[in-house]
Amino acid sequence: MKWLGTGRRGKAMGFEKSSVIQQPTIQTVRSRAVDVPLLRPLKTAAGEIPSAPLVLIDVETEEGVSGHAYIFGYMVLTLKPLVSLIDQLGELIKGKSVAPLARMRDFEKTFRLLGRQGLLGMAISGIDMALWDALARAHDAPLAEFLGGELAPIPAYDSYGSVDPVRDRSEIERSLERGFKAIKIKIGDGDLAADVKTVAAVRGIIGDDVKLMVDYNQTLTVPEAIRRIERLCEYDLEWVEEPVPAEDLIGHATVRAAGKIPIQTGENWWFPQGMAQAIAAKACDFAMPDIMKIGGVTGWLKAAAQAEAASLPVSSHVFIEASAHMLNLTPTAHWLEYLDKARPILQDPIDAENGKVLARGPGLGMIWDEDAVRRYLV
Ligand code: SMN
Ligand code: MG
Repeated sequence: MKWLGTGRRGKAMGFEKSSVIQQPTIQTVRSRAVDVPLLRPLKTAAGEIPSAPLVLIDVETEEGVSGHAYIFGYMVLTLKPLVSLIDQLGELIKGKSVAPLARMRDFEKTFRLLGRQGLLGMAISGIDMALWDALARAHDAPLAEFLGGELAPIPAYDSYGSVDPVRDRSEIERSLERGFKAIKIKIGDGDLAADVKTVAAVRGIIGDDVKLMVDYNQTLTVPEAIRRIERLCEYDLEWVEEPVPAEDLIGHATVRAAGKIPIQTGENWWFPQGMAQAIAAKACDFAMPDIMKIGGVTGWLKAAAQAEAASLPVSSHVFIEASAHMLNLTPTAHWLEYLDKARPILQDPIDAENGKVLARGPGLGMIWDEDAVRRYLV
């Protein structure tokens, strides 16, 4: 129901009911595992991701509105346990209203003793996203507008794995032709000389006006990170990401204090509390929460508030569709990571235009391509 409080001239009008459903009731939570081909293989210094193992989540409500979201399992071996967790979590919230903040509180209380990191946290975050999708769809609005924001295109960087500048030259040039003003590459799978060779060659391909980020995916020790970053200074890097293990917040802070390149981290922060610890440790110059680990839409909103208070620029991690909405709601929005994992199973995948990504609705704006889902079902 929609309640109208004032008239055109601000005069009290009394209340009027319309057909908008305020809080639908959760009827079922369904999940399906797919293993989707990646457009580009994702090689990192910490291992390779040959395909995108995803779990699709569908929430049906008694009112007929549905909500849809996906999570990314990193490895196929996570798919079965994730589906099982989501189905069992669904049983816990069946018959309750969608109200995502209230459902997140329920999960917090239920799992206080166990804790929510890992697969359980991913499942909870995925359900939260699907609940928000249902709620925004019930109001027939894109999520970012439903939450009081305005849809604007978000600057995006094209995200690569490890690159071979000779083999990948034309692909990198295609990113620039498509309008990207920034790209990220993964380094650290060789020695410092290999890093320098790659970074210098990629800088040569993209020129001085395009931003270049690098990602070590947690693979260095603190002294080695300090040594390498000092050597990489001359390539005008936008940031160095996760130089040391993500949970080593003091290590990140030490590397950050020793060098001149901004330190980026956040894709492995668990829930807003994880971000608070990183801020307290002065671990980074920039933040990049992952919507699936930070607690879904609900967790991201709390992360965005922390980032604003700490003047911390916020970028996203994968999940381009949901992140495009959330960055519209983030006062210190920085870059959207354009790394498309869901394209083959979406009816209307999201493209970057002139290096920017525009969120779409209703809700998070995703509809499954059911033929493709059947093809990639695990
Ligand atoms: C990354 C790692 C694993 C999967 C997807 C993406 C990466 C990134 O660290 O920042 O893109
Ligand atoms: Mg990363």
